[in-house]
Parts: sequence; C-alpha cells; structure tokens
Amino acid sequence: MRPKVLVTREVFDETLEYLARFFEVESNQSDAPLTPAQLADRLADKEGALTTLSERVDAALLAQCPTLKAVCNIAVGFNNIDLKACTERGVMATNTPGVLDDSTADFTWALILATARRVTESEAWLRAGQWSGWKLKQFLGTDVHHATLGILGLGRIGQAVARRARGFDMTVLYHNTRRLSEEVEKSCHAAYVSMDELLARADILTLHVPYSPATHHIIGAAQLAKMKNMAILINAARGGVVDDQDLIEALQQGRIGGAGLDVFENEPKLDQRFLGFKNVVLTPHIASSSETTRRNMAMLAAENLVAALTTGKPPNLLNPPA
Ligand code: 8YV
Repeated sequence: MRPKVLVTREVFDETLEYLARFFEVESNQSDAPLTPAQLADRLADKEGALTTLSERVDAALLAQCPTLKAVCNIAVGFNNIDLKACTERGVMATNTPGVLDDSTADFTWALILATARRVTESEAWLRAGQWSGWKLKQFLGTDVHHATLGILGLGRIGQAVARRARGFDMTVLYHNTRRLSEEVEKSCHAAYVSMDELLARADILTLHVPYSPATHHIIGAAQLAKMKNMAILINAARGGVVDDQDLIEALQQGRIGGAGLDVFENEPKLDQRFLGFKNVVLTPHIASSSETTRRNMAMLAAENLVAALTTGKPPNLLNPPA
C-alpha cells in the first residue's frame, strides 16, 4: 500500500499530481485553516505532511501522530515547526530555501519604494477623488537613490536585496551574527558594521533574519530610538522580529519616518492601529507570492516529501539527527 500523506492547505494541481504518483494524497483544497484538533485528526494515519506557516507542528501534535515520518514546509521559514520535538520523534522536517530569494527581494524593493515615495498613500488619495491639480509640494517623499541601506541579516534573501541596491547607487551596510567572507561582501557591495552603527546610519533598514528566540523583538523601543528620525523600517521577514507595540509607539511619536510591513505579530490579526498611519505600507505576507515562485515552493516541498519517504534523505532536511 502506498504511504498516506496530508496536504494541509490548498496547493497547485501539478503539486497534487506529482504527489499522487507516490502517495495516497489527502488535500485540504478548501483551504480553510485547520484547527490543531483537526490537524491531529487528519494526520493520525499519515506518514507525511506538506505544511505551511499556518500549522503549528509541536510535541503535542506529534504525540497524536504515531505514523508521521516527515513534515515538509512550503516556506523557507520554519518557526511553525518545533525541530527539537520532530527530532525526538524521528520526524524529518524540511523547508524551501533558495527558490523564493529573488521574488522576496523584489518585493522588499516594492515596499522600500512604495514607503519612501508614498505610492499607496497617494494612490488611495487619488482613488478617493481628491486630486484637483498638480502641486509642487504634493506628496513629497524621500529619495531612495544614493541613500544608505541597512540590512539586518545578509543571508540569501538579504544578499539578493543588497545586489539590487546597486541600481540605486546606494551605500549598503549590513549586520549579521557573524561577518561574511570578503567575497560575499564584495559581490553585495556591502560593508559590515555593528548593530548600533547599522541602526544609526541606515536611511532605510530592512530585516532579513529568520524568526527564533534569538531574533524575537530584535527591533524594539531601544533599537528604534537609535534610528534616524526620517528612517524607514522594512519587514518582509517574520512577525515577532519587530516589537509591533514599540513600532506603533515610535510611529505615533514621529520617531521614525515610516515603515513597509509584509509581516506582523499575530497574523492575520494585525494591530489595527497600523491602519491609521499614512506613512506605513501594509501588505498581507505576500513577499514570496509571485505565481512562479509559489508554484516552485510547493513543488520543492513536494519533492522533499517524496525524497523523505522514499530515500530518507530529503534535500532540504533541517534536522539530520531525525
Ligand atoms: C511563505 C515565507 O509564503 O517562506 C517563508 O518563510 O514567509 C513565505 O514565503 C509562507 O511562509 C507560507 O508558508
């Protein structure tokens, strides 16, 4: 009998067709997010799962899924998966690195430009029928070209963002837990600085760190206070990397220039006070969402699942001890 697998949210037809060549597939194509109890119920007789960030895979869930061998996330981030619990249960966990770097970097630039040049604010105003004529001082924005871009987390996505900054003749600074090789720095035209220097010098600060206990609220009141008054903060990484409460207070007090946010704490229930700021661009966690990239992410996750259950060696294994 072929192994049974669960696809927890809607995926593309080709993803299901590919999985069906190897497995008996149950898919939640209705796309309604599963409650923890529904997820446990559906996974009770499965060997594998294709998951998304909307499912929490932890010890409590795994205890109810005795046959589960692999959890393959359709995301590069895996903060929804308790890796330690997976390893203890011998459950392989995988993610989808690489395939979304360029699309996420493109979207980071969309947020940078939209925030700095007031794209969504002025569009909403125009759509509301308020444009009565051209004015010299209409929607004065902040220049992106020749500005200083600060990147916190110069990993694959951060590097793709940095490479794009060359076209805007920017100075690029970065901070990481460890400094990168000279070769990488050169290819990104990025200079390593301390966290404090990054905060103090960036005109635009963009975050590209994974979410973990170490990066929880890595940008909070103390960090925001060190930023320039006109600086723009961009977060297309993860909710929780920024302390949203502290960011809202900084915005209320005009202590930073604006923010472009694709991710939030408690998604999708973002703090409603964000909606009141004209200098904030808000998008619903879509940085990787180009048609091609989302298809590639789903297929890579499916390939991980096939490899995990047929060879025990999925290419993007996060917990080799499992
Ligand atoms: C995903 C993301 O679309 O890959 C990630 O970590 O944040 C997004 O690209 C999302 O996590 C879906 O699970």
